[in-house]
Amino acid sequence: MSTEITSEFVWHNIPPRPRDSHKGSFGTVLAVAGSAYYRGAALLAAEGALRTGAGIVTLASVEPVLAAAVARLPECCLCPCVAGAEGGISPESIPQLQRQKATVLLLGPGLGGTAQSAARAAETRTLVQKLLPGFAGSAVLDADGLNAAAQLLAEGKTLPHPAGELIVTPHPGEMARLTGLSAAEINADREEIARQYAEKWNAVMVLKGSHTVVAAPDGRACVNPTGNPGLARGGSGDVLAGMTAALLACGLPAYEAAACAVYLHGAAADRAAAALGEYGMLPHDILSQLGRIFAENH
Ligand code: NPW
Ligand code: AMP
Ligand code: MG
Repeated sequence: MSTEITSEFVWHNIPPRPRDSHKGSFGTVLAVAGSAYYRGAALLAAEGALRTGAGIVTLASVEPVLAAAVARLPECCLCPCVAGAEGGISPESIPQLQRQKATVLLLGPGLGGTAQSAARAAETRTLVQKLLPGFAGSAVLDADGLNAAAQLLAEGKTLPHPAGELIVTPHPGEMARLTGLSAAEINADREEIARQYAEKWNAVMVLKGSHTVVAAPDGRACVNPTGNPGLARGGSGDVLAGMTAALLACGLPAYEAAACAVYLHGAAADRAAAALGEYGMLPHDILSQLGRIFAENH
């Protein structure tokens, strides 16, 4: 019998912000995201983090992404990176990224990979291999970061981990690349597969799709009741990755951060669908609705 994530669980784990808190109380998210191909993914992830309570969000990316970010998100701090293959982030930027003061690393949305070129995929893979193991806090690995991890696993290497907790957020296509199973096999037994790989990889697993499953390495698992097919469009997952990183930065443990982010993302999407329809809503409408949910509960 599956455990559903409830509103009570969410608001128990996301308390009101204490009167005497300051931006340092809610952590710093370093989002390493975006490329010339996927500028919007970085913006959606950064706004997801900003709108979910992180104290500081720093977006590390290439110049065209940062130019778009400063125009849309003046609250976002920027870390300019050296451009590499296909207008993505070059591994030359790694020392500079390692010097950033951050409590949470979000790695992957829009970085580019094999869909662009072998050179882009190799650079993204180097970012994953070098940034995750040296990071002192917790991390969220998403999108092209997961595709790079899939290459490492296929070669018999282990999944790189930060010093803190790791959350991985695959959709069934990414999970298929990570495991070698087909998306159909994964979708036929979602809860069991999420539990199994959370334990195997010592990571909190967010297996996305209708009724997203969140599983922890210690065997806990839950299923999300919120969300709708209006989320089935490019950009929805980038928003979720940013929201998840923000709740980690606010101090939630990884399993709770992932479950709360998934629930709120779906709940905001349900309001967007009520306002605009599943055909008409866009991923950034999730962010417009999210604030109303926070306002009603705190
Ligand atoms: P098929 O077609 O069924 O064989 P990819 P992506 C499968 C960035 N983005 N159940 C499915 O395979 C991301 O951040 C940027 C079963 C599908 O074709 C990444 O960095 C945007 N299968 C990069 O793009 C907006 C499923 O996987 C394939 C499935 C690539 O990410 C878009 C697609 O997945 C995007 O977020 C399911 N539920 N879901 C921007 N505006 O900047 C997916 N699949 O190849 O991993 O590509 O997810 O688009
Ligand atoms: P991504 O494929 O990375 O953009 O992530 C898609 C996001 O939308 C994830 O949070 C999925 O759980 C969610 N999603 C996609 N399709 C559906 C659906 N039919 N019902 C509910 N949520 C969905
Ligand atoms: Mg995605």
